[in-house]
Amino acid sequence: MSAFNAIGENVERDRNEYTPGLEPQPTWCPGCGDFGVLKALKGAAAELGLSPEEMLVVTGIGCSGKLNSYFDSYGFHTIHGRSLPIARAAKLANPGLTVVAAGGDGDGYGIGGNHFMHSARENHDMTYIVFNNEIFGLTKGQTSPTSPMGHKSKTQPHGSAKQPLRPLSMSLNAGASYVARTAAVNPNQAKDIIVEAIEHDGFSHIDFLTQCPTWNKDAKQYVPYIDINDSEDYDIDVSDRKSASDLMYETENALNEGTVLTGRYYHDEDRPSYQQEKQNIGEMPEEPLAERYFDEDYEWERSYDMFLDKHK
Ligand SMILES: Cc1ncc(C[n+]2csc(CCOP(=O)(O)OP(=O)(O)O)c2C)c(N)n1
Ligand code: SF4
Ligand SMILES: [Mg+2]
Repeated sequence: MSAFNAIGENVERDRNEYTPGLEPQPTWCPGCGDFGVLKALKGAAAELGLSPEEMLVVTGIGCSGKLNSYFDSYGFHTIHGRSLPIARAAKLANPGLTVVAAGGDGDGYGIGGNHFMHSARENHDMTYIVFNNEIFGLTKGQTSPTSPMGHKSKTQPHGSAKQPLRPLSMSLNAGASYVARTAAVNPNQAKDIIVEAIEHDGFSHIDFLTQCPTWNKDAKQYVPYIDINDSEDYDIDVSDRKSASDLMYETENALNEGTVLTGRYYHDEDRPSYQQEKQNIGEMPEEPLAERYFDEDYEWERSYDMFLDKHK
C-alpha cells in the first residue's frame, strides 16, 4: 500500500512489516477474535503508511493485552486497566507519536473504567481499542462488565443478575469524539474503522467484538452482523449526538437479543483534543519532550543540570 508518512515521503508499506521477527507466534486459541484485531491493525497501519517507529501500542492485561507482542512497533504491556494513563503520558511527552491503547472489556470497562471515562472526557488524542468478548478470557471465563444478564460462568453459576455496561453510550456520554463498534468477523470494516480512528484528532473509541470460542460459547461468532452505515434500515448522521445516542442504545439492546449492529456512530471533527488545548494555552510544546535534552550539537545534556539551572 502507498501513503504519505509523517515526513511526507511516499512510502509503500505492507501489513507484514508489523510482524515481529523475534517474537513467538500468537498463543491465542484457534478461532479467537483477537486475531481479527491484529489483522485489522496491521492493515490500517500499512494503509496509513506508518512506520513501526511512528507508532506506540500500549496494552493492558488479558488475552487482548498480548496484542503489542505480536505487532512490531514501540510497545508497552502495562498492568490491568492501566493502558490509558500510560498512553496519555506518552502522547503528551511525544505529540508526534501515533498512540494506540488496547485491552479487554474487563480491563477497560471494569478495573480501568475510571481511566476510560476521563480519557474520553478529556479527549486525549489516541485510539482506544477494546476487545469485547463479554468475559474475562485470560483468567478462564469469569463474568465481565459486558456479560449479558443471565450469562452463566464459574463466578455466576446461576446466571449474572446484573445489567451489562453500555460501552458505546458510556463513551459518548463521557465525551469521546469518535465512537465505533466493529467485529472480528468483519475485517474490512474493522480495518477502515481503525484507519478513521487513527486519523481522527481526539479520543477515538472502538468497541471491537472479539469472539472467545474457548470460554464464551454463548456469544458465538457475532454473526450475522449489520453495518449501520451501509444498511438501508438505519439512517444515522454521525455528527449528531442525539442520533448517535439513540442508535447506540438500540445497538446495545440488540446485542443482548442476538442481533449484531456495527459501524461508525459518532464523529465530532470540530472539538480540539486535549493536546491541542494544551498547546493553545502554551502549556505543551509541539516537539517531543526528549528533544529538550539535546544541546546545539545534538548531544544529550544531563537533565538534572538543566533542572538545576532552571531553579537558580
Ligand atoms: C490488578 C489485577 N487484578 C486482577 C488480575 C487478574 N486478571 C488478569 S487478566 C484478567 C481479566 C482479563 O479480562 P479482559 O480484560 O476482558 O481481557 P481478555 O482476557 O478477555 O482479553 C484478570 C482479572 C490482574 N492481572 N491484575
Ligand atoms: S481464552 Fe478466549 S480470548 Fe483468550 S485466547 Fe482463547 S479464545 Fe481468545
Ligand atoms: Mg474480555
